[in-house]
Amino acid sequence: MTRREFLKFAGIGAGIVYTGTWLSACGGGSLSGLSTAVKNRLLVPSDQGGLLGYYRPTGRFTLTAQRAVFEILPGKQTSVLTYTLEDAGKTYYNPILVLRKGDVFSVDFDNRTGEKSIIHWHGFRAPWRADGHPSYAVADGGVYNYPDVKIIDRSGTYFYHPHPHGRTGYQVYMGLASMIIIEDTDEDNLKNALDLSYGTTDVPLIIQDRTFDENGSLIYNPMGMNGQMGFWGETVLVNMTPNPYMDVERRIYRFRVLNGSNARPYRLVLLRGSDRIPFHVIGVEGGLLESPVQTKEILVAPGERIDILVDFRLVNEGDILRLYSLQHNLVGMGGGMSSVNREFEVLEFRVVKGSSYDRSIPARLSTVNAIDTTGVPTENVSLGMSGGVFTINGQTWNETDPLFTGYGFNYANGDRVIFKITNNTGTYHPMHFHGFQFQVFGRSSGNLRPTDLGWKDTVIVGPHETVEVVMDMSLGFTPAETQYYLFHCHILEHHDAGMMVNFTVT
Ligand SMILES: [Cu+2]
Repeated sequence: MTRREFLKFAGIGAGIVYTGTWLSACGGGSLSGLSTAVKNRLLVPSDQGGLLGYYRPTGRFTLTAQRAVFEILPGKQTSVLTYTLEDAGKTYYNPILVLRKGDVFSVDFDNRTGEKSIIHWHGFRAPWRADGHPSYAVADGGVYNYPDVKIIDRSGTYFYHPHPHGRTGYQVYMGLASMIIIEDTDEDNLKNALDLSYGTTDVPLIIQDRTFDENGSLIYNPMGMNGQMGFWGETVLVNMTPNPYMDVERRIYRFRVLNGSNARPYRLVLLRGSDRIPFHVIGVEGGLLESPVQTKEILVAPGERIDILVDFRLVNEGDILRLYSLQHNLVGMGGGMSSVNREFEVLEFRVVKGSSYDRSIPARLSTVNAIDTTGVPTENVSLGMSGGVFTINGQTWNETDPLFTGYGFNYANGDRVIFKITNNTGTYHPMHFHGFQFQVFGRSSGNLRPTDLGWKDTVIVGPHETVEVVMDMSLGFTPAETQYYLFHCHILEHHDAGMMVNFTVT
């Protein structure tokens, strides 16, 4: 097999152009109508900058959202938007920010997208003025100086992306999204126990679907054939790589799965031939689970992060494993019959090397204290549809007043609340709360899934399903003013259309 890899950087005009391809010759299948004759080596980030490069801030830094041109499809130029960061002679595009619990997170956002924007630090517990509420969106050319935030969250995989009302779907689709890793002592222990390191054995898998035209340009048509299901792209990318493969050794790897798609969920299995190989879920949005949970599939909706461990010692040197997405029941009859809900390959693992690796997965990862639900009041939340728009308790986003508090979700610091969320529609909604993590304790369709455990910020509510979650609205800081947070569907086209409300904590 011949393989060529190259990365090159070139400046064109005032913009920055990044061109990278990861090519090899091999066969395979994919979601797309692309040629599958060529598989591309998965982009795995490094600490040397570039796309998704790991960046550890040492003080205040600036993320600039701007246009760039990437070679995503071999031989084609694609205009995208990225968060760009320059530091110590390195240029990062959509950097993975590596932070430590207790650190101060201090950032400026420079908006050169051509339209209003703001960044939301998805999963962070931060004062609302640092959360990226759409009322803080700045116009093109504007800068938003985020107040310093002391990081109080647990170790885990977090997410950052734009949140300007009505334009989130477009801006994420065009490329603005990346990951935040928070570390703490639990994380240190796991890393040491399993000998994991970033960019080799601890690897992000940011899964996104995109539709390209014949010239390689991105097509975004949210009101297209998929209609109320949001925008589902025709080509699946992992870390911006189409038809990806990754060479692995016979040892344990950690994969931080982030569904960064606008609307498409992934029901992921790991296949050797038609055999499903088990793996372990070790963390979700709010960090590590108490203990690893072995499973043979995970369902991951937009906004969710699922950390998994795969032990390639379960298979042999020379084996090929495929991370595959199966059909699911999240888009009801219409969607279930639709051509968009089908099986496809996400990523191929090639077990190329043996290893003397002798570590085993720790039985215990962290401490997750269950929120006591005794005597906690229940807030009934109904997801519906009115006038062609999905609604929350019959309501949609107040287009004239972004600080509208009349939705009925106003609380005091320290309140505990059960949200009993009933989906009265025929498509799923991954519901996301800002400002807090919650715990899932009831799912009307059956048992909780491994991906429902631990601390969550986004939960799948399937068609005609009821899901119960409990939230402790203890801010972790003393509020000097009412805090405005958002509760919305993370199908980006749904929340852009108004499936979003404020909740306040005073
Ligand atoms: Cu929705």
